[in-house]
Amino acid sequence: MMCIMLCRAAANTEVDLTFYSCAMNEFIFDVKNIRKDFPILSQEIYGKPLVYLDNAATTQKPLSVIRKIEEVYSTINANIHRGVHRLSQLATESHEEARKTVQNYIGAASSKEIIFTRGATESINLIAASFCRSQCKPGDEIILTTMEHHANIIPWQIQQDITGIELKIVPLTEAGEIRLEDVEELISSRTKLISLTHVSNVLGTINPIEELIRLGHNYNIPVLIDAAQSIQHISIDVQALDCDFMVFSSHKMYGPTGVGVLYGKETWLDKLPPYQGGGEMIAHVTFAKTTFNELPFKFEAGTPDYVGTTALGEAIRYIKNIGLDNIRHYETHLLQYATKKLLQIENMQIIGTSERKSSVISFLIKGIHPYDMGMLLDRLGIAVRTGHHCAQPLMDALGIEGTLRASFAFYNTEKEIDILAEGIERVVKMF
Ligand code: 7TS
Repeated sequence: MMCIMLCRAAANTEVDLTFYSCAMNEFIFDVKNIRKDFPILSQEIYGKPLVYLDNAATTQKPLSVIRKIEEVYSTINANIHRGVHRLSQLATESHEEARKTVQNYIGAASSKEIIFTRGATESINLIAASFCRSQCKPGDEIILTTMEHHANIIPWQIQQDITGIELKIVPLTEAGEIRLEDVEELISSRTKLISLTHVSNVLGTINPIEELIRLGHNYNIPVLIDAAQSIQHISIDVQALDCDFMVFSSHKMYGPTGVGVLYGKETWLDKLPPYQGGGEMIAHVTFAKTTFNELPFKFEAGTPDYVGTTALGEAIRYIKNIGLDNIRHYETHLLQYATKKLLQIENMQIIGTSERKSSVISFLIKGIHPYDMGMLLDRLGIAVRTGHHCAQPLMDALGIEGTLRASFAFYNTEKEIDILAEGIERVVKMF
């Protein structure tokens, strides 16, 4: 198991290259030990040590999560919520325990407010469908921003076709930020919901969601927060934020793929109709009429991924063990270190220059197509993302086709950033 130390290091103490000690020499993040928990990281790719910098797409999994999946299948596997037998009870307990773990992690008032889905995308589709069907009339408006991932655009466009809602899009500043006054200007008597990302998966911008939620509520408008890029980096308390809905994916927070979360205030979830039918979401079924189960089951049709949810619970325990404040501190250091390092490279352009950024850097090198750079970095064992990052409207607004993107997790090191910078320099020379 990983070990995290917060300690005062003696001045001039020699520290392993992979360790980080902050300017005050007060903080040491034991990344070397943490990396031992992630077996995939010690691999070689094309004979070079893997440098995995695509964490915004998906994070790697610690052994405790991998082992939890094996443990569930090896010891308690049975379908949940419906069996009287022992294994079914154990699997149900495990799934419901995971729901409580998620509830505590985000500070929700009740575990009824935690709906398990397949991912952030499915969570937004659920809200878009249920909310628009029950709350919107033709001509009603939903506010989105220019920096949204397609997962927070297309579900609303589908509803646009079905229910006749209209979409209003908040523009961005030069630095890639949202201004409250631009949001306020779009609010009208027809605005039904504001749906926006907490952190941009391209720009890294951390949006001022506290103020935006307050603004929405001043006009009686509920707010949905897409926390797919923040839940693994920033401590979130949904009650303190007072957001109405929040979504995120397990696989971006060191948990398994195929599991996601929708948080909704109980008052809202009670009001909304089910999204899908079948399985445990019913109270009683006849051909004449079906009544629905209580929360959270009303929104969980079919057999849930109880193995995945249990493993997500384990991932959350892993994150909490390190501590989100420590994670944030260390990742902020990595972001600053990488920004400084990359800016030393000739013709480097960093896309997204907000003062408040998460550990994501999108960049371009003049004269080199991002795809070519990405392919050549791959041959050096460096995994970065290239392309539009499922944010084509943002690319259009920026007037570019795509970017390269390096995104950091707490298991990344300064040394890996050095390797990235050297790799880019090497490719630049080849061109
Ligand atoms: N919202 C944001 C802000 C995201 O970055 C992503 C995925 C999603 C929603 C959808 O998450 P999913 O787990 O349901 O697919 N973002 C990325 C990315 O930046 N590169 O690959 C996936």
